[in-house]
Amino acid sequence: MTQTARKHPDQAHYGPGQRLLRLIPHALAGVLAAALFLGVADLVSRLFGPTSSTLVALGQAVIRLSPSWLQEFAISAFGNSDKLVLYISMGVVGTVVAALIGVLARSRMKLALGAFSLVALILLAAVLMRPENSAVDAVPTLIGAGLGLLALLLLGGAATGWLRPGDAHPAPHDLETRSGRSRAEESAHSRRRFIGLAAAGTAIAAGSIAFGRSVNAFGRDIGSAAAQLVLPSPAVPAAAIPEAASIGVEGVPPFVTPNDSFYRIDTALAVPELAPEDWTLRIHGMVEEEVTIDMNELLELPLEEHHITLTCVSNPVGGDLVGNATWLGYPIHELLARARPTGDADMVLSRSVDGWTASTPLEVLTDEDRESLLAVGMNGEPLPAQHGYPARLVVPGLYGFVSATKWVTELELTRFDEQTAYWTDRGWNARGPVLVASRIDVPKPLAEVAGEELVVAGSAWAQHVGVETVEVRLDDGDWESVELAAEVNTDTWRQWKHTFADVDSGRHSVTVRAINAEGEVQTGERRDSIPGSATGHHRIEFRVS
Ligand SMILES: Nc1nc2c(c(=O)[nH]1)N[C@H]1C(S)=C(S)[C@@H](COP(=O)(O)O)O[C@H]1N2
Ligand SMILES: [Mo]
Repeated sequence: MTQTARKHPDQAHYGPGQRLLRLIPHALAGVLAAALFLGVADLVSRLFGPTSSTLVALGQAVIRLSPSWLQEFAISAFGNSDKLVLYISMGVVGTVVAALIGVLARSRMKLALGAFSLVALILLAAVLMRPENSAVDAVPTLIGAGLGLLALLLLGGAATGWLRPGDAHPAPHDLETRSGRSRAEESAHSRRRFIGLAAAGTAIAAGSIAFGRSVNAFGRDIGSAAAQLVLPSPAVPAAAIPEAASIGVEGVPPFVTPNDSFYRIDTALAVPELAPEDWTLRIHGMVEEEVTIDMNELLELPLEEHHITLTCVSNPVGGDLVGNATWLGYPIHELLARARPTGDADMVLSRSVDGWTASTPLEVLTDEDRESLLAVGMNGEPLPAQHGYPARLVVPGLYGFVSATKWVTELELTRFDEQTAYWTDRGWNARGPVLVASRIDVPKPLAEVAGEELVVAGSAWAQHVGVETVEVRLDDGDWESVELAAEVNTDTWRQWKHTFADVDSGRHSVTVRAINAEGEVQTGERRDSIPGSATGHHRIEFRVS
């Protein structure tokens, strides 16, 4: 007894498990303070624009600062869900950091407030780093951080009062505290106070996130803004897509990818909101004459419509980061002709409103036989917000990362030996031609299929050169030529199918490869995406019953 009496009261009364349990209200105080900070900042950011949101800016900074292997992994592993995965990871890390600060506040409140402020300052820096943000965009973060600090102070304080040593086993002759109440009363009072504050904090944080997000839904309703943009009919319409462009096998994605299922890859956590009346494209740098064009001028030009397939360099073998659309726009070579690039320029550095850049070889963009577009329409509609509203670039034969700048506002004529672009800085090929590729869409991997007439079908592309042949083989058998759907043009993908008769029951695999119109055979060598797309043949395994 005398021995325990000399111990710290905390240790005297509680075992290690209980002590850990006693940290929970403190951790909770930290997490709630952080939730209030970010929730309120997110709500206030609705007044300043999506990129002023602390969370969005943090996500952007994480994307920008994370090593390219990690970005590459996220895109190839999670594809269109990469942003969700990012938010979930940020949530986990954020919760742990906030809980630790809360626990720190138990014994060292000042230090904890300092740590909280430091994190807030880092987040503020992330907000101010965004190219489209200015000093006023600091306001949401500042308001949120102020509230978070206050919450940490009040909640942390209440948690400490509640759990003051001695509360669980009040001595019979409990000392009166300064307030004239016994420790037990004081502790019960703190407990009520903590619970009340925590409930209020939770309500405010959850309410502002929910409200902020629904306001966001209004603000983000570029659908209505897009409806205001009335597309002119094309001066040069695209040829109608023949029925023969579809191979007619269920499970092969449609020849024209609907806008809402078109893959989306970009570094923008908040889709830039760019009203057509605020949009201009400035062509400058190594030019004889700087040119700026606004939306009214663009829509009055003779616009052309072209079917063009777009692919991502990060598409894994057999992946679905590829889509085909009918784009409406103005030929980029015509715009460049107005600006008259000087002889030493060899690259166009296109820049989007959110600061993202792509480097495109000038010779590709001045090529009059290539339908490179400054596009405003996608499958008969204005560009969806996620796909670059109100204007983007589409260049046949190059991967999106070196050409397909969405929300484009600038074309700078420059040189490859003078400037680099977003992904080039992260180890990717500066030029990025699309490689010959093919994919099996049917059967699905590990499917159970019938063997008398086994139908295999899929898609293939060899952009700007054209797909000449597609070959498949069953297990390690010989390559067999498949039936190809009609070619719409060399810039679009082609569907294909093949039937194997009387396949034995059991496990099998099928492999595909394409050959382009120049006789180049798709390489079977397996390679990662960096620096210029993954290679290797798509092979799937299935069972014949
Ligand atoms: N502003 C901007 N444009 C961008 C990107 C980006 O991150 N930011 N990503 C590019 C990449 S890597 C690809 S593959 C295509 C994808 O276009 P989509 O999302 O319309 O399919 O957009 C390109 N344009
Ligand atoms: Mo991409």
